[in-house]
Amino acid sequence: MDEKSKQLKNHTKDSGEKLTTNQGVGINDNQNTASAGERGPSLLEDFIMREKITHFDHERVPERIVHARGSGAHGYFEAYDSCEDITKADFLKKGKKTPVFVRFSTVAGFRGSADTARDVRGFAIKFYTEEGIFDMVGNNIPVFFIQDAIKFPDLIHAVKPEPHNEVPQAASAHDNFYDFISLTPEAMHMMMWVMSDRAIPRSLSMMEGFGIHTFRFINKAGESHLVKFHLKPKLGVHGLVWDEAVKIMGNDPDFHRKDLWEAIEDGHFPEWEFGVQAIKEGEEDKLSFDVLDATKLWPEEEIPIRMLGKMVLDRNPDNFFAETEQAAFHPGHVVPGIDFTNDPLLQGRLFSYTDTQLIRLGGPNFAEIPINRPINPNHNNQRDGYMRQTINKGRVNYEPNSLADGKPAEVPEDKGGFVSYPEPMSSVKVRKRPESFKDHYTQARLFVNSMTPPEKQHIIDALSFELGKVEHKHIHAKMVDHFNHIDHDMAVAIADNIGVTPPSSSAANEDYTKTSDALSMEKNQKDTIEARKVAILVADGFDGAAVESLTKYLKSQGAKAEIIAKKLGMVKAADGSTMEVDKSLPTVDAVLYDSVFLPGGADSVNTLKKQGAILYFVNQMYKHCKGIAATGEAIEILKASDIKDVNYSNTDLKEDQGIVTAGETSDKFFKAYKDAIKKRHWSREENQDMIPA
Ligand code: HDD
Repeated sequence: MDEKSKQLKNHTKDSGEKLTTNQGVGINDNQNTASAGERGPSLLEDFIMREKITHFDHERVPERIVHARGSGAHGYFEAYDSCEDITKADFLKKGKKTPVFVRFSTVAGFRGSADTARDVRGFAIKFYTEEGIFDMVGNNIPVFFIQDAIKFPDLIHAVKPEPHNEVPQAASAHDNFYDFISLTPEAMHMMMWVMSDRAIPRSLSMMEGFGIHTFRFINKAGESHLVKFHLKPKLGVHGLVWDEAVKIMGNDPDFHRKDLWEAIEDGHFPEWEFGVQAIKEGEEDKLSFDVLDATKLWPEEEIPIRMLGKMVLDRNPDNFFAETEQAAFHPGHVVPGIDFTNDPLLQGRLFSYTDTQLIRLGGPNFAEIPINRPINPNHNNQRDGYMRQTINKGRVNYEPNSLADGKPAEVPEDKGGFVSYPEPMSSVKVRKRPESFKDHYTQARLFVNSMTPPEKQHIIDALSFELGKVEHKHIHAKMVDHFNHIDHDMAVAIADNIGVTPPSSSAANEDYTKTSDALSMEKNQKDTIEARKVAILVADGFDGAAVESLTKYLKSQGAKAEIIAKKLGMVKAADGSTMEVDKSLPTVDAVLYDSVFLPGGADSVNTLKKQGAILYFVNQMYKHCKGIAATGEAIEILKASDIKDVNYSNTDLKEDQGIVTAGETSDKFFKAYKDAIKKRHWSREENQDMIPA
């Protein structure tokens, strides 16, 4: 057990044998309030009832003002090779293992909102290092909407539900947001990312993570490197289809939360590589953008990522509130070897996070909440305040002192005391954006240039949808004008969709044709189906051997198969054997699975091809461009669906648009099916309109 888990264990408690009050008095009757006679008034003296109701009345703390909806998990970070040339941070030394707690979140929705809303995802990591806590409080997108923290309250007011009627929930598709954005050109780069499929992730374990700001690494010699933090998921980066995301919101609003929980319970531990892009202090002058501007990324092709270690999430929390809800992150929690830059967005954040915990967690002692405690000893002269847990001994609570031999004493730099990087400063007091922050369109164009055609189309579709929800026409026109500064074709397509006169000529820098493959999800796919879920639709008389062999294959690949039939209980195979049904059809939906397998078996197929719910299931799989497989008679189900113009075979192995058919399962069939599951088949999007619903 790691140090953090051991420490947390001291605070965990099983439910126990005897029911008692908080004062430890045994409760004899937990059903009836004490009263003056059976039908008489309740007695104020009933301390058991009073204590219980009072505690209940105070169960809630304010939700986070942003990132209210989140899910957390424990794990560890393990450093690869030494990187002492760039940082003296102890936890990055070769082979070191550090406990972590990670919280993923959406930004705009309330605590009870649906997981699959279109939104940026928070990606906050608490590293419990031996030199204190380092928090990387990042997102799954490498840039931000604004350049200066003073704009943050406006941005968040604009995106959250509108104040007069508190709608819409967890959605940026409304007038206030686009009014603000249309008047905030610096947001355009981030807007391209938020309208891409990155903002509707398939899984929290299939997202990249970014520290966004430029931080500093400081080595033992005191030299500074400017760095950007990155996390790359082992499973690759995958998104949902918008229609699918919307349907998941109704079918399973806890989709991401459950997916993360189940992956960990099943032993498919989410994993990322953690690394930095690093440049020597001074080299930033050669770049075409300002490293202090959080709306800019560093193209990976120009400044490659140096991988420093891997992060694995392998333990679910014991209690959501105590751990995930009470976790308090702060980009200002850094350890020796890591320091800040003058990024004005970062500088504002350094104020905001402690401030918000004071109201959210009720006072200055939130660092004593078990999930927030460092694993190394911490001593100082901070005392008292609401809910103080530590019992500090002795009379001395000040420094310098002689009565306690001057302790706790300041720590010299070579013993791990934090020393700020002595960056030279000499300037006049101003309120002014630097000229170098003023190019808002070039990197937005770089992002769009780097997309594959389907990825670009999805951005066009998302913006057409979002603006389609916006009622004020002048906002439409203003947004189209911004798009025309990024990519003329995109602007024309969106204008056409939302009834705006398309711009006649491009306002974009057409000479800028640079691309960065690292920005595309499609260009960086991985050959894995680990943690994917496959639905197997059956009725009595199905081909049991096919189901058994496929289930075994999927398991060997780390994927999960679920048998779905009309009712729970046992379902009979054609050979007379039986199998247990995992889920009944009315309790599931195609959008909750990555793929569907239809086994043969004449009786089963005859039943299924007449069920609307089955045909709808298959249609949805097709519409959302997911892998589909059928063996033997089951191609009849495909024929009965609205899928047209696909090559099937009930004898030979055929693969067409991610639809794999064969007479029976075989190694070649499995391989073809794996290829079909691991990615989406965008060529089908041309035929999407013919699928009802
Ligand atoms: Fe923030 C929470 C990420 C800008 C103010 N932020 C919060 C969380 C994440 C981020 C992941 C949730 C942490 C958790 O799980 O508890 N925030 C970012 C990123 C930003 C950013 C990547 C830009 C690069 N944030 C930002 C600014 C401000 C804040 C500019 C204010 C000036 N953020 C907060 C906050 C929150 C927060 C109000 C709400 C709950 C909390 O801090 O603990 O202080």
